[in-house]
This record gives sequence, C-alpha cells and structure tokens, in this order.
Amino acid sequence: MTRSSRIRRAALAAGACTAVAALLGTAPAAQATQAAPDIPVAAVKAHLAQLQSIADANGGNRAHGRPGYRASVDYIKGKLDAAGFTTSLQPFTSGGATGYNLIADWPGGAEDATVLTGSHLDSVDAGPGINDNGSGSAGILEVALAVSREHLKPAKHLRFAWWGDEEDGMVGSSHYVDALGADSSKISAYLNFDMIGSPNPGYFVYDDDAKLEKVFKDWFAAKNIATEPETEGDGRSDHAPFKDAGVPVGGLFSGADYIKTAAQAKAWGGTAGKAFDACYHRSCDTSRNIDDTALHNHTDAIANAVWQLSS
Ligand code: DTR
Ligand code: ZN
Ligand code: ZN
Repeated sequence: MTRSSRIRRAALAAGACTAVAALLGTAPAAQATQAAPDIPVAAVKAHLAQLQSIADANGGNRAHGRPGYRASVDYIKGKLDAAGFTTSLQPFTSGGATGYNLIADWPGGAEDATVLTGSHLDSVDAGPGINDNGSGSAGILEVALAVSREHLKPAKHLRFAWWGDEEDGMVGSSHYVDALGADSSKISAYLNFDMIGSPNPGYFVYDDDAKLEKVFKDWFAAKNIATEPETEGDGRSDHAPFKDAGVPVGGLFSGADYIKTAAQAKAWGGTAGKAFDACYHRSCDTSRNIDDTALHNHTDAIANAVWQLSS
C-alpha cells in the first residue's frame, strides 16, 4: 500500500468516526489536519523540461519583456486552467515592456484569510533560469496541481502566484501588493520560493515570521534534515513587498552564489568551498543545473506548509 493510499484510508476512517461521533453528540473539537501528499519530483522535473524548451525556442531565456517569459506564463496557466483553478493575468509595465503576474485561485475557503504561495517566473537575460527560478515556479505549480488532484477543501482560501520581473527588483510582486492596498490584510501568510533546487544545495528557512519558520523547520526536522536561517535574502526577493505591507512571510531557499562551508557540506552533503549554485544568473542555469533530492525535499515541504496553514 502506497503512502498516499494509507493517508487516504486514514482520512476516510477519521471521517467515519467523526460522523458517528456527531450522531452521538460527541464530535471531536477539530478533525486532524489532512496530511499533504508526496509531490512527484518527476512531475516537477517535467515542468522544468518544458521551461527549458521554452527558453530554447525563444532566444535562450525567459526574461521580462522577452517572448520566453510570456510563453512560460501561458504554459503554467494552461496547466492550472485544466486543473480547475480560476486564473488571471495582471499586466504591468517595467522598462518600457509589458510584464504579467499570473494569479491562480483555488475556489472556496475563507478569502479574508488567504494563504498565498508565490515564485517569480522570470529569468535573467543571460540564460533559461531553471534553478532561478524555474525550480520555485515548477515546485509551487505541482503543489497547486496536487491540491486539485486531492480535491482539497481547506478552511482558508488558497491562492498561488507567479511573479513577473523579479530580476529587475521585485517589480511584479510590488505591483501586486500596491494594487492590493488595504486588502493585503486579508492575506494570512505569504510563502515565497525563489531557488529551491540548487545543484550544491543548502536548506535555508526564512526567519521573518516565527510561526511560519516553525512550520518549515519542524517538517525538515522530522526528516532529519538540518536547516539554517535564511539571512542573505532580506529584501532580495518577492517576499519583501509583502513584509513591507505587514503580511507575515515565510519561505525556503537552497542557495545561490555564496560558498558552502565545510560544516554545511557535513550537514547537507555536496562540496565545500564551492557555490551553492555556480550557474546563478549565468547561461548554464539549465535543466542540468538542478539537484533532484533538494528539489523534491523543498517541494514536499511547500506542500506540507500549504496543507497545514490553510486547514
Ligand atoms: N534575489 C534572487 C536570488 C536570491 C539571492 N539570495 C536570496 C535569498 C532568498 C531568496 C532569493 C535570493 C534572484 O536573483 O532571483
Ligand atoms: Zn535571479
Ligand atoms: Zn530568483
């Protein structure tokens, strides 16, 4: 019996017990949070292969204002529309070019307590940006598709976003937060994932909000994976405009051009004295520039956080 069928059988049993208890007037205070499913890393890699093909067919990149970016948006939107999400494109102008945020809402749940999960979809001009940030974009896409496959009915509303033009300074996410205005108070948590498959990986957890940080740290601890606080990214990715607006933020990061220490290599494997991602912002950030285990671990941690925070 697979792990996910065990989880489904346990959920059905719990549901039956709850129904009987309700009839007897002894319903439990609250049903346990349904466990998130394992996210198939092969499916995440398949999305990355598609993003690589898109870059190959569009001048070698998926950068803001270039055809590869809009093709990336159309690919992800197509998957979400087919899975039952309500999607929309939010245009904005940056550097004289039109950019787009892709917003996807999972119908249902309390909209005044929205859990928003986001990743920037644009690459730099120099290359296809598969780790930065195809990895985050593909990871949250597959989590969103798992929400659909599981027919999740969370108490809180789930929204996913793929931001445009992060590389020029979080332009798309800043435009979204500005347009939200006072409605930013309806976002109970913003979870950001920018680089989660680095080839010489680290496991860094955003330490901006203690509750959100604990969700991720507890999950990794249960897997016996050591983590460190994410410190190099303050203000350097799409969580920054949300944090500035007072929204609780969290997220994960597998490392960029900083150098892995001997202690980190002992904890995480990989190579000390080398960058976490030596192809950061370079043309070699291709679909070969990914550590599958790191991509899988991070994506499963995202799924756990989405399930837990929206229950
Ligand atoms: N700003 C991101 C890469 C980046 C560098 N440090 C961090 C820390 C946390 C998140 C992201 C980053 C980019 O180049 O897209
Ligand atoms: Zn970047
Ligand atoms: Zn990035």
